[in-house]
Amino acid sequence: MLTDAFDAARGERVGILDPDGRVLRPDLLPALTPDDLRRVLALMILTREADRKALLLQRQGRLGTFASSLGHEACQVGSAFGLRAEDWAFPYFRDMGLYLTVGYPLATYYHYWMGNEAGFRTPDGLNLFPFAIPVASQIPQAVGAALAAKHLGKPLAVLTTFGDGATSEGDFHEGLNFAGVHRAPVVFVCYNNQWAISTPISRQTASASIAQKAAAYGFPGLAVDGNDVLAMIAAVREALDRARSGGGPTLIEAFTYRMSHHTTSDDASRYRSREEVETWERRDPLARFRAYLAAQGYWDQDFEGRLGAETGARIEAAVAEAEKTPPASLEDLFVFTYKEIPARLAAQLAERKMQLGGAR
Ligand SMILES: Cc1ncc(C[n+]2csc(CCOP(=O)(O)OP(=O)(O)O)c2C)c(N)n1
Repeated sequence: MLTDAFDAARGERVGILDPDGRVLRPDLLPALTPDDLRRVLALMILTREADRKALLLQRQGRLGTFASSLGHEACQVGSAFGLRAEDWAFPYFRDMGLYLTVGYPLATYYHYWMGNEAGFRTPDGLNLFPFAIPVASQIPQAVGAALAAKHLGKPLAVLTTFGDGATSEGDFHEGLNFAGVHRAPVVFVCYNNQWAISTPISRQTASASIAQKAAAYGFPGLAVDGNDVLAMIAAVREALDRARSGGGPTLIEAFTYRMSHHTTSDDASRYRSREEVETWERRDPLARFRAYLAAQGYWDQDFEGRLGAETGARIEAAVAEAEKTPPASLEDLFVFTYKEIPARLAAQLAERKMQLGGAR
């Protein structure tokens, strides 16, 4: 068990690859076929390129405010890779790689950031909650879903993700406490990317690690190198298996970094140093995994070229599809919460329509 072998309270962290992609711990390598490994790389590349495209679209006024995932590809794809169709995921707002790994359509993901309600409509058959904008609100929801599964006798796991900022919210502590007491089949993955907008981790918690907080709730916690996709897959898989087999919850801290600004409305250069960013650029999760695959003989320039072309075409098709959908209407802001619009909201809608001169 990784949770027995690594003590987060002593600063121990699961890592399989070093920053150059060399294998540090062959004994911990997760069982993956060459096809699995190539699929992991393809998903990480898709996540990065789709993210870059979103940033460009935002600059061109074709997409609204956007929360970039650059640098999170390993923890996102790695967390989602072990999910089965019957499991559930409750992600937060910065989780493009998780969405793409479970099969959420990229066009729908773009819809969300274009301000279109279509972006909140999870396709039938995908056990995925729309991502949570209120920090940490998805954590008790995930615990509730896990308990429901337990009561129904369904051997499934629930995964929820959040940033380090979420660990200061009451929802985090209430969720973990309840999960511990009731041994809910849930896996908590904290993407500790060092910053919650401009608040550094040193101002977020006095604990030496996030993972060690699990001890207070009576279940295992594990710190993982969040830029090492193989370590993430191994750790989250073990935790999902524990959940499915009645072993209760796990808290995983993925130690990583947000490469970009908090959102396109933020300027991170005002609160963090160039040197810090450069240090993390040298730990790029994609470069590391490519180097590993190349050393195994599963990667070469030809493969990269084909993958690049496929990824580019897929992204362009998603953008075209997203932009083909008519923009959200004014009514969309009002119609999805209540079965019948309350009088107060109906009055607001009428007033806004009048202001717009009936243009929409
Ligand atoms: C309850 C709540 N409070 C404040 C905000 C404003 N807000 C949005 S993102 C954010 C920081 C979140 O940081 P973290 O949880 O570490 O995730 P990250 O953005 O770093 O991935 C804050 C304070 C919010 N969305 N919800």
